[in-house]
Amino acid sequence: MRYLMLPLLADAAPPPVVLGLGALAVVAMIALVGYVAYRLLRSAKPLPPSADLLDGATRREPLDQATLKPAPSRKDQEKAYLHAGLAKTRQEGFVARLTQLFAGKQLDAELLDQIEEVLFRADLGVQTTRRLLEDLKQASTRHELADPAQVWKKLRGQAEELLASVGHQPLCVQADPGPAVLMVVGVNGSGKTTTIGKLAHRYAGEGKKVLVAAGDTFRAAAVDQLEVWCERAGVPLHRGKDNADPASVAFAAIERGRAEGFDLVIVDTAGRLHTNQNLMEELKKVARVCAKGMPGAPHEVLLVLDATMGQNAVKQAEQFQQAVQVTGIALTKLDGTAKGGVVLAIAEALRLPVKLIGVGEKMQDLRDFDSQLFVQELFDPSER
Ligand SMILES: Nc1nc2c(ncn2[C@@H]2O[C@H](COP(=O)(O)OP(=O)(O)OP(=O)(O)O)[C@@H](O)[C@H]2O)c(=O)[nH]1
Ligand SMILES: [Mg+2]
Repeated sequence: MRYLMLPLLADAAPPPVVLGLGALAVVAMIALVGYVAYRLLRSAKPLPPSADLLDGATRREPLDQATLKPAPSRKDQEKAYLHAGLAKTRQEGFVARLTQLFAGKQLDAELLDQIEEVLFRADLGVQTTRRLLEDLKQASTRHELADPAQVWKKLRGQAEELLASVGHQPLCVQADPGPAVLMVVGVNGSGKTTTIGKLAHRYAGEGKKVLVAAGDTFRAAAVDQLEVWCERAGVPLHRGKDNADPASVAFAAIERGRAEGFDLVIVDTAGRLHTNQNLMEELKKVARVCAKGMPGAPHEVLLVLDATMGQNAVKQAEQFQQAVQVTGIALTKLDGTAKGGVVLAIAEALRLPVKLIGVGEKMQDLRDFDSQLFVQELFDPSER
């Protein structure tokens, strides 16, 4: 049997030459793979320094590319805008005067009288001042206010409550079907056009398709001013003929907004004295015609008030409220006045939410109103 198998085994085994060639091929393959791996490793970019090396404790924060330090959070940014915007009110307005008043004094009837005087002069309004004082007096008779720190705490709590009672509604810039229509009204020079420019910039930056309607047809310069803002914001401007009926310009812009798939149409209007009946009638017409162009429009009627006007701003607002259905306030020029307390008067007298505040003339100087932050920065204890 063994003799029979031998010739077969001898046939099956590969000849030594083939074995040698096979081994050579395997070695060549290993060498090739090794070489390719070596080249790849050499050409790879070095890894960036570990975030741990930069700042291990805050490595989840995005880094400011200039300083390689964590970028300030959104909340910190808002605080900074408000802190700067309310500087005058804190340093020259009622907060500063109360600080002087409280220095080294006990709370007694005389001090309460003095507080009353400061608050009355601080554009907080009669109603607001009465309410604040009533609370202070009651707390004082209950011996709850032993020192100024407690008075501050009480005032701060009252301000928070007052603003919270009006509620917080962000600006409505979305409608289904679109576009949402935002009509902007106010007296001359209150900051309507500037606010529109800032809003257009913001919403276009968020990816919305924004159209601005040049509803101030009284002055050619007003349209030119709006055009400059629109160019900066990168949004189109819908303009009518000079002296055209503002309602017709708003209507045509809304029609265009619908036809061309815009998300938001912002309608500028001419500044007008709240006491001028004819002009207030014209404003009513613009609002009515907006509703014809788009059911439910205008979705927002934003009243732009100049904070430097103090109590006058509240009076203006009352008249505008009677003419059109104002849905919110943009309070501009807070940076230039010590009358920031007017925010409380607006809440008390008008029951209207302040939705936006203007704290400067640059694009980013229009901020959403955050009542908690506002009170925090208004009564900032670090400056007392
Ligand atoms: N400091 C500061 N200035 C502002 C702010 N908002 C607007 N302004 C300035 O206020 C002035 C009037 O602003 P406009 O936007 O033209 O006001 P308007 O309400 O459109 O004025 P009319 O169209 O004439 O009624 C401009 O010089 C603006 O730069 C703000 O928040 N802070
Ligand atoms: Mg204007």
